[in-house]
Amino acid sequence: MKRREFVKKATLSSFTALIGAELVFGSKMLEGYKPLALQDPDPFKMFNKNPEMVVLNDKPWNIEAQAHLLDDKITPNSCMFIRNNGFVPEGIDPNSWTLTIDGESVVREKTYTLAELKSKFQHHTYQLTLECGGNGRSEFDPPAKGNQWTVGAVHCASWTGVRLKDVLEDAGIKSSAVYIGYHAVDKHLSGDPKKEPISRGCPMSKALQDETLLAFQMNGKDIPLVHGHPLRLVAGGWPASVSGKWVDRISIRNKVHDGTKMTGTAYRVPCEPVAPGEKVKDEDMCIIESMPVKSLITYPKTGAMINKGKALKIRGHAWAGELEVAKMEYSIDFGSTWTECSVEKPANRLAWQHFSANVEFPKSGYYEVWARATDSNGISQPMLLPGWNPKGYLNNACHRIAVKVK
Ligand SMILES: Nc1nc2c(c(=O)[nH]1)N[C@H]1C(S)=C(S)[C@@H](COP(=O)(O)O)O[C@H]1N2
Ligand SMILES: [Mo]
Repeated sequence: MKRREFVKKATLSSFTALIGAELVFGSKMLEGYKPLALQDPDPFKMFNKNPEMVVLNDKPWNIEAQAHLLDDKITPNSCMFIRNNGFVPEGIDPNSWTLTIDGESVVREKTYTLAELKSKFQHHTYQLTLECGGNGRSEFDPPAKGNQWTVGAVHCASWTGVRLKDVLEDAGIKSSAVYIGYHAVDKHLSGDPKKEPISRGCPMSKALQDETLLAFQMNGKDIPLVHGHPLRLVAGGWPASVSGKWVDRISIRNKVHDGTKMTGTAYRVPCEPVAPGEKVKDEDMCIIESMPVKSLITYPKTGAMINKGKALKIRGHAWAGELEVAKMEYSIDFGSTWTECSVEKPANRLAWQHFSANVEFPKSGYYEVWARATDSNGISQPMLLPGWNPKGYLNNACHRIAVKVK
């Protein structure tokens, strides 16, 4: 029989780091034993999230915000949703991190250390709206499989990094380039090291925008591990799945990137509207690009009670993918009439915009406040559900809160 062994030094020091205290008799633990404090991880502590965040899945971790948690103009880490397709990587060392630029359409395949990226290229900071393509999925009928996001899979943080464009141009882009595809170090749920949980990308035109960053900071600090530390692609206004976390390789492709979750029904919708539940041929599915116009009332929380005769101050954010929000309105009569209210200009392109209004109610009773944004092309949010699609993407229906006046 093999002798029982005590815990290894490296394991012990990782336990110490995770628990945040010395394990006084730690060296007496048998190999393979996991301290109680780590057996049932508390996601709110582990990821520094507000306890009102809602866990949708723990393998992998998927956690969403509630509307009222998104009231800040710049979303703090504590209220940012988490969407993972695989396991959060462990043991990341920023000092040895590298990013490789390769692919059919790169002139010189190049590898940069994180320090080189930071010193060689100019830094830029932008507030960027990232919304999961599946935000709002829970409302579709027939229901769509996947995390049942309600309204909280969106955030607008401030991201600092270098322009993807500057790095791609340094490596050299051949005229045959059409798309970029990212590769990251998170592990597939099956445990198969050859499988990637996700490897998506975008056309060169999006990759080369000023605001498309290889970011190493979020809200002025190192990016939290779960949001992509130490290096993340950030492409605001597009489904957040384009914004690869833990990125260590970007391929310049001579065709549409064909990585995991680029094909089939993943992040693709029928090019033309279809009836709910209808089967759609593969060639009739289109990759989601710019996200549609949408808004969220972040104050007050739904269920608010106010006294008769008092106006209710509401506020929230609106965004429109690649476009700007041109108009913001609210309704207190289930969408039969609308009142325009003020909406601020974005801090920069692709940042969400803040709206507010003083809403008056004619008498006591139950009301709903609905919010509706219109983009710079004149397209407004649908009042209830937009077109059905197999995976339940792009639900940009008007957000609604309940209000009682007494
Ligand atoms: N490497 C990697 N990048 C990823 C993902 C992932 O699972 N692995 N999920 C994507 C999806 S689907 C979304 S919606 C966003 C979520 O970003 P967040 O967790 O920082 O909110 O990250 C994207 N980038
Ligand atoms: Mo997503």
